Amino acid sequence: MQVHFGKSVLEYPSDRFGHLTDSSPLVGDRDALRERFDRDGYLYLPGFIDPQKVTDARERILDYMAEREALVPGQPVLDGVMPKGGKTVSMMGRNPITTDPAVLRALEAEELFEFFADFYGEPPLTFDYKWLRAVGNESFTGSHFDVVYMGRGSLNVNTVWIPLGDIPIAHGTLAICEGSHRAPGFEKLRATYGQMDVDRDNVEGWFSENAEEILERFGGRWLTADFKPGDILTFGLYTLHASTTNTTNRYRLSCDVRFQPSSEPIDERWVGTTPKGHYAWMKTPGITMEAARERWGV
Ligand SMILES: O=C(O)CCC(=O)C(=O)O
Repeated sequence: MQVHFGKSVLEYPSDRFGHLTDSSPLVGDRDALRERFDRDGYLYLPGFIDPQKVTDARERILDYMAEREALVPGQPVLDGVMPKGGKTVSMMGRNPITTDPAVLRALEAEELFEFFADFYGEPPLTFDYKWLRAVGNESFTGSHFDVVYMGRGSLNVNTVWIPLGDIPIAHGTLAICEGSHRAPGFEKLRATYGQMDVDRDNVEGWFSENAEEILERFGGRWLTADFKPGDILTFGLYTLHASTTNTTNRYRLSCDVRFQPSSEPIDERWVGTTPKGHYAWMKTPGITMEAARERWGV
């Protein structure tokens, strides 16, 4: 099938756009998980969180959106049908919804704490800030490294992408570029774009809106999946990722949360009862990615 992926359309499955490897058979074997993570730059764990926790969180979030008139009236709330032209409800880092107990039971599920305690070999901590998203029609996330947004503390931060519902690829799923964290083809990208800090440099965050361009310039292969409640995808700060385009009339609900070893320094923008967040980025006219790329020669 043809998948709209930002500003490109790619055939899926194909040798350039394939399926994530299921690492759930490795759960409980720390060395094998670490080896897989180091090799591929990600771990995809279907059915890892109790799906009921995720469904309860979805219900609470959609109620919150319905109260703000963001859903088409008369349709089942759990379907999350958006009006024509969409109406977004900003929920990223918004405490009233991100700290709701039903929502937190999924975003800070004990399954995640247990997993990272084993993975790090020490107690983990999670950022208080939650990147909760309701992604509308024709919207997508461009290719980026997370380090440009949260690289001031430990470099052993794990993003955990949690789909909040049934999310087939046409709904806008997260895709990762396999091996981009260590493949030689991406070295210059890591040494230029990957050294940026959006609050310090005030440059746009997405490296590219064109997923195909990434393959042509740097190599690699995009990977994604049809996601179900309870599935998670975790990856590191230097794994290039993006999302496919939501071509449906339903919001794509998902949240990205972060974990790291508790003994390592933490990026202070993302912790506390009201995290500071991006305090300078795009608060004054910024530098376009096009201009930055020209300077970096990538
Ligand atoms: O959900 C998305 O569209 C983007 C998520 C993301 O960039 C992340 O998990 O770091």
